[in-house]
Amino acid sequence: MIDLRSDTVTKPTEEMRLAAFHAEVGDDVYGEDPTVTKLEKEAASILGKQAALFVTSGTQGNQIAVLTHTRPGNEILLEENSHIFYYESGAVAALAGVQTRTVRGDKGVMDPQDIEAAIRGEDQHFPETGLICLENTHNRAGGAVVPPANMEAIHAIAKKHSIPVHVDGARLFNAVAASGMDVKEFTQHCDTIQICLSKGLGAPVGSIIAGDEAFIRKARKWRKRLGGGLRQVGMIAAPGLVALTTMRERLAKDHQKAAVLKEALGNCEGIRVINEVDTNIVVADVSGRGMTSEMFVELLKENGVLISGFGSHTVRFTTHYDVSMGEIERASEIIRTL
Ligand code: TLP
Repeated sequence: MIDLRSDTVTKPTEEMRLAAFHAEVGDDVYGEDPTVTKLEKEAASILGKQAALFVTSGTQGNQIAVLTHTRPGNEILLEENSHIFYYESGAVAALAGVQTRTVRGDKGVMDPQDIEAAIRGEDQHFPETGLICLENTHNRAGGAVVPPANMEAIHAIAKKHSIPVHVDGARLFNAVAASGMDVKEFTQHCDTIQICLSKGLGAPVGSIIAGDEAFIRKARKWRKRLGGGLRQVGMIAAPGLVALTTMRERLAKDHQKAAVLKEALGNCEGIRVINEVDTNIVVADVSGRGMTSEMFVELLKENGVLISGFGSHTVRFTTHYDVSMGEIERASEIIRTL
């Protein structure tokens, strides 16, 4: 099977498995796991933030950020197709008790004026705007890179209104690799950020949230409340450290694979690639073949290629380090033949 469903499917490398095996560990709830501490310090330094916290997943990281920044009854602003709104099972309502106000995005990019217009003024009828969330790269916009200039403009508005900005940077390092910019070009324009170690970076488990020390102190408590205070967790932080320190450079290769796939799909009659393919995600509309996404996903599965449904007639192909260029070429050939 050639598995292009997601970059979450990667298996840990030999180096990650060995790092887990040899990890120096302690009870992290007592703050005594040296491997976790090392990972958090390294992550904070790479991201240019005062402090960082190791969490179990991207969803947990985003939810802890929302819980830490807001109070029940607040309203949060986020892009209409953002992961936090679209794919986190309504957790912000269920856990933080906030309501969402979505803003339309173009390729994942929200217009700063729309953000400013959506911020609530002083009125007893209104909820307080407690948080603005951005996503970079933007998953449902097909892995689109949100330019730092846009983040900067939104952050400036947020600061004017004393509202924090959180970035879901599950694939932030894909944005870094695609743009050639320094990671801090992105992270300086937000108060807090979540990055996933277990997507393109290939770790088996884990995410990081980063921000200032006061935020991380409160976030640590929310993590505990959610049952995310773990004990000898250096066992899984060690592969995360390998991911963070050795796997960022290679993301560009995943982007090359996606570009090859885009080209191949573009040559198939009735299939239309609908995103720019900035990074490792290709989204295609298959309605020209008279098929629903479900039918198309099933057809490919029967022929050895796994992909994800994305909409009624759209499908997503995601490249990652566990799929070689040879496999991408083979998948392209299978689709062409079909
Ligand atoms: N995305 C997954 C699915 O949940 C859709 C995928 O296969 O792409 N933020 C963004 C932008 C994400 O794409 C994801 C996962 C998350 C957060 C959540 O991360 P996890 O799966 O670790 O909770």
